[in-house]
Amino acid sequence: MRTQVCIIGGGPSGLLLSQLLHLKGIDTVVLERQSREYVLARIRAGVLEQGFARLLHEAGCGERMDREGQVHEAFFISDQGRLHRVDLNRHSGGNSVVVYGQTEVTRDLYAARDRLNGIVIHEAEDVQPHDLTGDHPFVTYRQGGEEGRVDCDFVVGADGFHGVSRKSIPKDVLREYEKVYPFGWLGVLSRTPPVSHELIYARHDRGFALCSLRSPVLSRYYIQVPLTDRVEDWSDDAFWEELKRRLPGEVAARLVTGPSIEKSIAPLRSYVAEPMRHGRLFLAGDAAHIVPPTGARGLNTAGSDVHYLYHGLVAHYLQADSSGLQQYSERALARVWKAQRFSWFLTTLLHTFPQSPEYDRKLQEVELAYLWSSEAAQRSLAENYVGLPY
Ligand code: RFL
Ligand code: PHB
Repeated sequence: MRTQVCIIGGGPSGLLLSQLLHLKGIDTVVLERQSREYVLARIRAGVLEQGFARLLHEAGCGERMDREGQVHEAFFISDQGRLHRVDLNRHSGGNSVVVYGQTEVTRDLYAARDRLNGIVIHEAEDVQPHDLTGDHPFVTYRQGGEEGRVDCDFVVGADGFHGVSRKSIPKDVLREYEKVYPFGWLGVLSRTPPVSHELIYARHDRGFALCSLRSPVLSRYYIQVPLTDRVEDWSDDAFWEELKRRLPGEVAARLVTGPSIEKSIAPLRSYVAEPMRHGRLFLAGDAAHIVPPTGARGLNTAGSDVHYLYHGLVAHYLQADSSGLQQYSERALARVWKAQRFSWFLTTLLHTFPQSPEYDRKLQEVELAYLWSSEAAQRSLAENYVGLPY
């Protein structure tokens, strides 16, 4: 098979880029290791910044998000049982975020690819990029026992944190920066009305908790757990009890509980790979960087990568201008690191650190006290949460 851009990974980054390029007449093939059903069963992000929403519109995929997504103009931080509202709208010059699940985003992107007869090859095993520093790169794979090969101009690694693309950058070229947190998030999805219309990020001595949602009848909750905990250790009842303990009394009192539809533990980790380009390979999204979910930056930062790469590829093909591709890594990383900084800040501010001395706890307290006393601090929080410009 021959295409212009071979995209490894059919998650949100890969699908969005493929769809945007298709609309500009640029040909892509997407190779995805899992089945479509598997990809669509993953429960992940819930909060989209306006920049991401704009990209979805540009890709012709914004209609259902406009109808079913909920615009949020604020969120709460609960500090040891006391609720404070962070007014995003007021502090970011009228900006807001959209609550619309990544699962739905991915479903809409698949539907759009289908409408345009886009090529997405599922259950592609042993995907391997070749000759990335030459003029004729190609990608090999196996599907149902058959060998496949895609010849292309460029390869995009959008295959997530555990993908193969980043590994094909030589060790002496790749620089890796990593921070592993000593806890994870246990997440529960339940068909219950959300306890709050606006998200609640809760700091508590027993550990962090988050009340989020997907729709007026679908709730998503998380609690901080030790890395040694397994999902099997947590019955639904134990989860609800622990969540209630970490929330303000009035919130806990109105929490509607029910059976979990999904329950999983995600470890918290920060990671950046540099550079994001090697020869004719470009990394995008979780393949190049991940953040702890506290700041809701992961998918949104994948979106800014896709934006820079999309415009770089369009300028290359339609205007014979390769400067956007040359500058891709530098531009994307500048924004990536700001998202890293913000995610680290919010994670450090709101979690209980098992080995942390009292000094750190005092710093959390004073940081929050400062936040509630300072318009400038709230503006900074809001500006980062709604997404920095790109
Ligand atoms: P993905 O979604 O991991 O997709 C990569 C795809 O590549 C496939 N793949 C391969 N394909 C071919 N060959 C291989 N060798 C392959 N290896 C892997 C995989 O099967 C998969 O389909 O990466 P992508 O597209 O870059 O998207 C990134 C986002 O998924 C991620 O950043 C967010 O989910 C992070 N995140 C959040 N981000 C936000 O912006 N807002 C949020 O509110 C938010 N909440 C979250 C989150 C992530 C979470 N978890 C589970 C870590 C909440 C949680 C709990
Ligand atoms: C979610 O709804 O899954 C969610 C929301 C906000 C976050 C992280 C996850 O910061």
